[in-house]
Amino acid sequence: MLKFYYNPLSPLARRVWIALLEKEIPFTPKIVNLKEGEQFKQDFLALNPFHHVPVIIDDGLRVLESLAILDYLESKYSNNPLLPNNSSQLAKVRMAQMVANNELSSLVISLISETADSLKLAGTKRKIKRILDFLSELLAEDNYFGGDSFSLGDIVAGDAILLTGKLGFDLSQVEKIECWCDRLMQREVWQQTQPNDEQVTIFKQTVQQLIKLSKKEIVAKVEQS
Ligand SMILES: N[C@@H](CCC(=O)N[C@@H](CS)C(=O)NCC(=O)O)C(=O)O
Repeated sequence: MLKFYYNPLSPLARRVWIALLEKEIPFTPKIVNLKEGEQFKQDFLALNPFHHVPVIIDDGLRVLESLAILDYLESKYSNNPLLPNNSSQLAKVRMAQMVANNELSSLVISLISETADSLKLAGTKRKIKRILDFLSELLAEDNYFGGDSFSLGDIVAGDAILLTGKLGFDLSQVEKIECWCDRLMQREVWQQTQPNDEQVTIFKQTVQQLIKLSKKEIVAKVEQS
């Protein structure tokens, strides 16, 4: 059976977790405790030398990088497809995915590390608003980025946007996006995978701990293991 190395509090691993559940692909969960530094242990580094979750092993194939895993799952498992056939709809799904991945994900760190009165935090919130306005236009009158059907774009953008909401960004500023988030949260899989307030606090502590760990210390940890 497919082995899935993840941590339920890792947003990038959660993308894959949601896809596995939405596509009803059976898997053996392998939880990696990032707070305890399990990602730096030799057996995990043999799977991912960059000490990151998610990783999957399927039929002897090891795949890392969340977006590569999503594409692999979609191409291998036909149940509950998460990519539309229509080319303009596919472009929208990919744009939602890429904008969330390349523009939004890095801003999550600032929401955690900056103090409420910092200028950087105000700038981060302006950038998030710009991204959500763009995604709102992209969504137009559709229910999902895949049109009528839920897609990989909804998974990648949805998980990141819901997290910004939990980290203090006011989602009601962009009405269409707030309604789409509510739509996602009506799905059973999302209710099962989204962190509660206590888990968000643990996630923040873990990120703060990893930020404190300097690059030098990380290299030493990897070399020691
Ligand atoms: N580009 C990778 C990044 C994965 C990543 O950054 N994972 C974080 C959790 S969200 C992690 O494992 N951090 C542990 C560490 O850096 O030591 C992906 O998309 O899969």
